[in-house]
Formats: sequence, structure tokens, C-alpha cells
Amino acid sequence: VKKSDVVQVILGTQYLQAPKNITGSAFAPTNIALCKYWGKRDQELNLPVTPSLSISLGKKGANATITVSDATHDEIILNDQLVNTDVPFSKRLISFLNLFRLSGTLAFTICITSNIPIAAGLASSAAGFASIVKALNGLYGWQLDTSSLSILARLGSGSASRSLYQGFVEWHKGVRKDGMDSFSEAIREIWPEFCIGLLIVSDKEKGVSSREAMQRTVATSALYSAWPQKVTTDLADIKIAIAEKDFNLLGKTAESNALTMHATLLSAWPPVNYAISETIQAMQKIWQLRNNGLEIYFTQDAGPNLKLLFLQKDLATIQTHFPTAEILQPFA
Ligand code: 2P0
Repeated sequence: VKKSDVVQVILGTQYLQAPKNITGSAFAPTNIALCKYWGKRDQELNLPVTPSLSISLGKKGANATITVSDATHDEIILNDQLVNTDVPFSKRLISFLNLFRLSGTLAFTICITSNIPIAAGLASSAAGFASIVKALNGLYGWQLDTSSLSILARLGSGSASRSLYQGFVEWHKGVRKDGMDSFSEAIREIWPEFCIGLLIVSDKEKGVSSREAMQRTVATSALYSAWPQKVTTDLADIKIAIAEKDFNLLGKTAESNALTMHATLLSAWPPVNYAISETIQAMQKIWQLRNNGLEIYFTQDAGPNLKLLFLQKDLATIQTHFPTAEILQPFA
């Protein structure tokens, strides 16, 4: 199944119709997975091997404005800077936009502004593609429901399917070949005391993309066969933790889930190690603080930086131990 087949099914009679408006603009938050998406059952459609569960970061994310232009080519402006259309970022974006227009007949000016620290490894592609899909929905006047927008965002980047909602979000893995049942939904629960600290230990770009690392893990890691069962257990525990506001269950499960994901990466060949020495030092500090009674946990994505998980009651203590961490309150 090709991406364009999915777009055709979702848009129906609106497929490849001209935009009803001149411009569309939308914001989407970025998200951090508490139970990770790691491994695809379909590379083309970004269909996951397992479900995943994330928390969206409120006002941290991306804003996309897409305008019909009379130029011959797309123009991409990222954080007020014109981006060369030959770089991989632009190529990926343009080929995504090509799914929605008769090629060559329509050029866009795409302005993306992001308030996510690029270095934070906060899957900027998630907020980016989600905001672009919402902006296209406005531009074309499709009036799609959020599940359909989630499917379209997934075609851009897997984790983008979760960025259509605020709060806790579950991405259903789906079983269909065309992925029409693989979209995200919001979990209604709110948890105002829930805090996240972005602990940046390095702002260097990662050597191995998550796309490549995922593929390598699935293909070569002997531990990967244990991953789907781990996700089943963790997902159930995280849902219980959210429903019962059991922070220790949530923190423990999220941290263990992230460490298991990284264990599969270490056992891939060639091995992938996203941690640097500062990452390990920070982990040891967190474990020591926890041994001393502080309710602090972490999660780690495809990069060296950690996201601290804690409750508002411990905010001042966390800030004394991690003065450089940027504190976010997703439900504030
Ligand atoms: C996640 N990550 O659940 C996992 C955990 C990184 C570590 O989703 O190839 O950019 O575009 O579907 O979504 C990052 O991978 O990958 C990611 P593609 P994506 O957040």
C-alpha cells in the first residue's frame, strides 16, 4: 500500500481538488512517549509494531502556515530563515506535500515556527508534520476528523500521529495493511501536578536517525522479540497509573520502558548507543536521589538528553539538583 492510496481513501472526492482557501495555519504540540514507538511493521506508511502512549507538551510545539503561491517552486521558511529546498528536511517535507497536489500545478509557501529547543531531541518532526496536516486541512477546507488527521500526520512521521491532541495520547497500532486503524486518541484524564524537566546534556546532532536505528534494531537485535510483550505490560500499567494518579507506577514504568528500548539498541548491529557519559552521570544522579526518597524518574528518546518526570510538589527540590533543566507543565 502506498501513501497516496491512503490519502485517496481519506480524502475521497476531495482528493486532488483545489484548495478552498488561500492560506491555512495551525499549531500542534510536540509529545514525549512514556511507552515508546520503536519498530515498524510497514516502512512506507510508518505503521508501528506496537501501540505507544505519550504526553503532549502544551504550548511547546510547531506552528505551520501554508499559503498558495504563484512561484514555480515551494518556498520553505523555518524559524524566519529561508531553507534550501535541496536539504533532506525540505525534500521530506516537499514529498509529503506532493501527496496532496497534482505535481507541479501548485506551489506553496510553508512557514514553520517552532519553540522546541532543537537540541532537546524532542522529535520536532512530530509537531512539524502534525501542524502541517492541520494547516492543510484549513487550506483545502477538508473538514477531516482528528483520527483522519492523525493518520495523515503518521504518513509524515510516526510520532506525529500522537501530536494531534493535548494531554495523554495513545496511538493504536492497528492490524490493517492500509493502516486505517492505526491512529491516535486522547486519554481524557488530566494530571495538573505532572511536570517534565528537559535535561539537555548535549546539543550535538545525533549520528544515527531514529528511522535508521529502528530499522536496524528490528533487523538485528536478539532482544527485539521481547519488545512487544514489554510494551503490552507497560502500556497497561501506564494506563492504570494515569487513571489512579499513581505517579510511582507511571515513573517506574516509563523509565523501564525507555531503558528497555535502549537495551534493544545496544544489542543491534552495528550497535546504537544514544547515551554519552553525561547521560549516564545524570541517570546515576537520578537513581541516587530516588534512593534518598525523591520521586523522580526519567525517560530518554533517540538522543543523549533526558526528560525528568516528577510532580509539582518536588519542583523546588528538582530545580536545586538540576538548575539547567527547562521545566514544563503539560496541563498548566
Ligand atoms: C517515540 N521515537 O515513541 C519514539 C521513541 C524516538 C524514541 O518516535 O520514522 O521521528 O518518522 O516514524 O516518529 C522518533 O521517531 O520516526 C520516535 P518516523 P519518528 O517517540
